[in-house]
Amino acid sequence: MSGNTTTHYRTCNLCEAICGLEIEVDGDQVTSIRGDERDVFSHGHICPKATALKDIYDDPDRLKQPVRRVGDRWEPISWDEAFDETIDRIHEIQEKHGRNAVGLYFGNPNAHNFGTLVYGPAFFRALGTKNRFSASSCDQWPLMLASYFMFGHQLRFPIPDVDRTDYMMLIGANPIASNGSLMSAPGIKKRLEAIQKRGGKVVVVDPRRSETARIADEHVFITPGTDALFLLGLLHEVTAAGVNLGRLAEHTKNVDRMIEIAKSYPPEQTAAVTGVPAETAKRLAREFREAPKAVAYGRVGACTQEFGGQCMWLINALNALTGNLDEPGGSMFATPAIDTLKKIGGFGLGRGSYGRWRSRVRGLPEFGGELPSSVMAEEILTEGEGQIRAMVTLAGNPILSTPNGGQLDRAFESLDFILAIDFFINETSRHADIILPPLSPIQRSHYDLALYLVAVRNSANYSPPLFELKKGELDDWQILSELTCRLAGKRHGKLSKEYLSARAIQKAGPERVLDLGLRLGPYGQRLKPFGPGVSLAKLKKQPHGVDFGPLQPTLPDTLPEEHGPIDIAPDLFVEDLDRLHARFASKATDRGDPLLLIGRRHLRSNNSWMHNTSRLMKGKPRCTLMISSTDAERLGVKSGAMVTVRSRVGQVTAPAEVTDDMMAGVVSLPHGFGHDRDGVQLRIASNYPGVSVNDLTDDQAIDPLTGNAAFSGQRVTVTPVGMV
Ligand SMILES: Nc1nc2c(c(=O)[nH]1)N[C@H]1C(S)=C(S)[C@@H](COP(=O)(O)OP(=O)(O)OC[C@H]3O[C@@H](n4cnc5c(=O)[nH]c(N)nc54)[C@H](O)[C@@H]3O)O[C@H]1N2
Ligand SMILES: Nc1nc2c(c(=O)[nH]1)N[C@H]1C(S)=C(S)[C@@H](COP(=O)(O)OP(=O)(O)OC[C@H]3O[C@@H](n4cnc5c(=O)[nH]c(N)nc54)[C@H](O)[C@@H]3O)O[C@H]1N2
Ligand code: SF4
Ligand SMILES: [Mo]
Repeated sequence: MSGNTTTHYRTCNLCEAICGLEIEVDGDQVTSIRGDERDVFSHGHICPKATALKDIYDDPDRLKQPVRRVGDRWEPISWDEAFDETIDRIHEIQEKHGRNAVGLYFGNPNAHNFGTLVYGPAFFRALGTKNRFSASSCDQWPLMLASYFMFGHQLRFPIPDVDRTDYMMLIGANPIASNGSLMSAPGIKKRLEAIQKRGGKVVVVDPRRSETARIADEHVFITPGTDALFLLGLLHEVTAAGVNLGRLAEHTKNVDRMIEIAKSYPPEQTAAVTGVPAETAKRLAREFREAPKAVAYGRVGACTQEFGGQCMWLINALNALTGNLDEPGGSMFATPAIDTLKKIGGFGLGRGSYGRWRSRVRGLPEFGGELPSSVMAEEILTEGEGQIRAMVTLAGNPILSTPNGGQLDRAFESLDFILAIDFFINETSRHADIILPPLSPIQRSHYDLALYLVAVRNSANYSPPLFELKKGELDDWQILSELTCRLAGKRHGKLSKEYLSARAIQKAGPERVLDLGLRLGPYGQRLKPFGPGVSLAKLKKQPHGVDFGPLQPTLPDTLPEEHGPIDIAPDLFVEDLDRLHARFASKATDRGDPLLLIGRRHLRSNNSWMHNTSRLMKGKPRCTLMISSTDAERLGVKSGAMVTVRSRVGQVTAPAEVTDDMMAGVVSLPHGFGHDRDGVQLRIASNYPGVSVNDLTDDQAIDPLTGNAAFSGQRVTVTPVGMV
């Protein structure tokens, strides 16, 4: 250490809350991490994960140089050799078996990494494979598909205007643990409490009395996977009392169709399936309708289920028909400083697409250029033309995070070549032939290109890197652009236009794109050098960020012309109602064995990858099977005793945690554990291995409407260890 401490301000990239941090640095060491009280958006809020940014940087298990597998060992190699070997192998496989023979998986941390968001798409295009997968199909595809068909853009995410609402209904979301998702709202606890303080109400609909349910005014237990029926019940009540579309009335279509549909779902009928008493549903509908400003918000629990697409459609419809869509205090849309929905000089994310091609084995439709992650294993394991023979994983750990991870584990073993772009040797990258490690997050500059699109207030903040780059350190975007260039060079030669244009794009660097995006955005300086408005140079002078104020109405202006008005009841979703009827034809759902499995998140975890830091791992074991006392008694299960959980695809053994926070008939196991596999090089995580819930979840259990994994409500049996 040099004895010279400098203070840096930076946005935490670990979850969606966009917290501002104040970081003290001495030489190349981080000496402290605190919340930045002056941050325009987070006002000092942080969670325990922020300090772990230092642990990731210091982690002796973090790779700092490319490695190549030699038998069971890893051999450090130069970047040049690693790039060449990777491109040789990918090129050879694609020449022999076609472009689709190389699959690609894009993980969650990419959403927090503007370098990969800017440079990823060019690499994907260069690979040219239709076998592209991502964590999104284990997460928010239902919301994206609903946005695509209702508002005309897959990324037009409706966000609860939590700071101005009087009534917030959270369905399958636990922001007190997750810090909010598709709702960037640092300090969400205070924001929810503020609703209560101004006389409003917070309602949580969840099969578990979650941390958020504990601070809510009302918690309603619901049978997993039945939320679509609950929502139809609410819509029945709301539409019967008269819809109110407000100023959007002339910009909507299929409203009558929605009203007609809702007539068939009186809460008296849906109650038997959902477990929510009819009187409760009716009262909630009335409260929602009568609240001056109300918003329904659904997240992972409502998305990752058999009817996830319908849930997201019906939530949007409920907000719209009660006059709460695109209105302050309702469900709104952000106006980020960079209009991510527009293409900027060839960069940018498209409106979306649906069904342009289908997966080879199961015939599931493409969405936004991707196939559902649930088909990844079968596309690797099923022989024939178009079979995946090599994989590239980019900031992801699909063996722990996608359904039937056990099958995917076996599938990865059978591949001819795997490239992992990751700084850890985890459950997935341990199978790689080559691992290319990017910088740790604090070593790079940061701008939340994606998350400002879902923030509850419009703001912008740029963070410079904490340290100067050392020789031999490359960031994700450099890795991706180098791979793109070399692939073009290999295929077309170094004089080709493909190669030369890839090199020119590489030279620009992500910050140039960021600057251009800011200047051309809604608060931008434009291309004049000294005009008012933001540019990158101006943001650099504002280390605590720039606030652009609360969310503003954006409809109908942001509806794409080719889409037309807001579609309140899109054909594809309406047609899918037949499936809902067929599924629940027998009315009451099964309540004894098998039990219904759901997931959970813990404040100190971050999906599968923040388990290698002792500061976050100490304390009570987290990977427990939560079970209600009713079920525990019936099954002879005691708290702390080991139980075996079985599903169609696998079994795991975990300690039981008997708690009346669980609805009877439902059990919960968190995801992201299972670190005791051979070859994983995470010393601390291996001491807290836990088991992977995705060794139980079924790759065949999807929401067929959207292709999203249906983690919630899968059937399992639970037996105390020792009993058969
Ligand atoms: N059963 C069940 N399964 C689930 C869920 C659930 O609720 N239940 N949740 C789902 C959801 S919402 C998600 S988003 C997925 C997450 O699924 P994934 O994205 O597949 O998993 P992560 O655990 O986020 O993996 C992140 C990986 O990226 C690496 N990494 C971190 N930062 C960087 C970086 O800057 N660059 C690079 N190159 N690598 C980096 C980490 O080392 C780690 O290996 O899991 C899904 N799976
Ligand atoms: N600390 C921490 N923060 C995180 C993450 C993390 O792993 N740890 N992951 C990040 C990621 S990638 C994401 S996507 C977000 C997710 O953010 P959230 O969606 O807020 O996260 P979860 O805690 O999974 O909340 C889902 C809730 O749905 C409930 N649920 C399960 N099944 C059903 C159902 O069928 N119906 C209803 N109504 N509820 C159901 C669960 O009990 C749970 O309380 O969190 C992000 N933030
Ligand atoms: S809440 Fe999320 S963004 Fe804020 S400090 Fe924690 S991990 Fe970082
Ligand atoms: Mo996620």
